[in-house]
Amino acid sequence: MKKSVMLFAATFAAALSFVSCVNSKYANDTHLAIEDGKTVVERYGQLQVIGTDLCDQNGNPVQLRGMSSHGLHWYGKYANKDVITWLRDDWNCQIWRAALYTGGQGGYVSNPALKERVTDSVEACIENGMYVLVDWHVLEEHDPLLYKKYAVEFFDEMSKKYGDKPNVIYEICNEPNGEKVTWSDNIKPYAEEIIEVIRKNDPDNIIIVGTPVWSSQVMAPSSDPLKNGKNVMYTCHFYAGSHKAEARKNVANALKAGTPIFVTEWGTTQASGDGGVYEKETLKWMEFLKAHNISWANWSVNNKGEDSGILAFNADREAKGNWKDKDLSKDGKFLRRILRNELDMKSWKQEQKNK
Ligand code: DCB
Repeated sequence: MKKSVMLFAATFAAALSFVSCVNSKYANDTHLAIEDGKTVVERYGQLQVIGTDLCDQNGNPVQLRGMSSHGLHWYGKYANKDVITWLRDDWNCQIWRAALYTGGQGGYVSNPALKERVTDSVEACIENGMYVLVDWHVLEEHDPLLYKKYAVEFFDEMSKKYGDKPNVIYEICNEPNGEKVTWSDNIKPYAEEIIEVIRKNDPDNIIIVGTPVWSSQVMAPSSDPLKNGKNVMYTCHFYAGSHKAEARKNVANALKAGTPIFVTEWGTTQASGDGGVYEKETLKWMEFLKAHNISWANWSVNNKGEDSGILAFNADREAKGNWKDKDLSKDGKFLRRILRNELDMKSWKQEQKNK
C-alpha cells in the first residue's frame, strides 16, 4: 500500500473505533420521558454512579435532561404539577430542578415557608415518574458554610421524608463563589457534613456538590477528595455565551481524573442570564454533554423577559402550562426542540443554510 493510503486507512479506522466506542458505551440512552407507557423512573429506577457515569439500576449509563425552575421565591408558581407535567409530556423532560435560593432577600433563610415549593415539586415529580433535583441555591452568601446550620436541618428533613424514593437527587450547594471560598477550606468540609446527614436517612440517592467559582472549577475535588464520595457527583455550570471550549476542556480533564459530573444548571445566554441566545455555542455543548453522558437541567422557567427564560414576557401568568408557540421566548422554542430530540448541530446548520 502507498504511504498516503495507509495513513488514510489508519485514520479512518481510528475514527470509526472512536465513534463506535462512544456509541456502544451510551447506546441504551433513549432520552425519552415516557417510553412504551413507562416513565423514566419506572425504567431507570434507583440511580447509581459507576466510574464517572450516572447509571440506572442495572448499571447502564443514562443521561437525564430537563428544566430548572427560576428562584422559587420569584417564580415559584411554576413549580406546580400542571407545569411539571406539561414539561414531561410536551417537552420530554425527565428531570425537574427546584431552585431554593438560600440567602438574599426572600431566600429560604429569611422565608422558610418557601420549602413548600420544594415539596410541591418533589411530590409532582414522584407522581409523574420524573427525577427531581432539590437545589440548595447557594449564591449571594458565597460560602456554603455560612448557612450550614439551616442546610443540616433542611437536608435531614428532606432525606427523612423522601430518602426511600428513587426520584430525589440532592444538590447541596449550587454555586459557591468569591475569592475566599475554596474547595478545601469551605466546600469540602460543608459537603462532608451534609452528606453524612443525608446518608443517615438515605443510603443511596445521588448527591451533587458545587465547585468553586460559580461551579466552574471542576478539577478541585480530584486533588482533595471527599471522605464519603460514594454516589456523589460534582457540578459544572455553564452559560453558552460566556463559557466555551476552555470550560469543556476542564470538564473533560475532570472526567479523566475520575470526577463524575452533572450539569445541574446551564443557560443558552451569557452568565448574567441575559445577553442573547447563543444557539451554535449551545449546540456545541449539547454534543459534548451527550458524548460524555452528562446529565443536565436548563435555566430556567420564568416569564420575566430575560433571554434565558423559556416563556415570553408575561406569558402564562397563571402558571398552567399548555404553552403555545406564542407563549415561548426564543430560548424556549430552541430548548423545546432540543429536549424533544428535534434539533442538533447537524440539522441546525442545515436550517441556517436554508434560511
Ligand atoms: C447563576 C445562578 C443563577 C443565576 C444564573 C444567571 O449565576 F445560579 O441564580 O440566575 O446563573 O446569572 C439569575 C437570574 C436572574 C436573577 C439573578 C439574581 O437569571 O433573573 O436576577 O439570578 O440572582 C451565575 C453564574 C455564573 C456566573 C455568575 C453568576 N459567572 N452570578 O460565571 O460569573 O453572578 O449570579
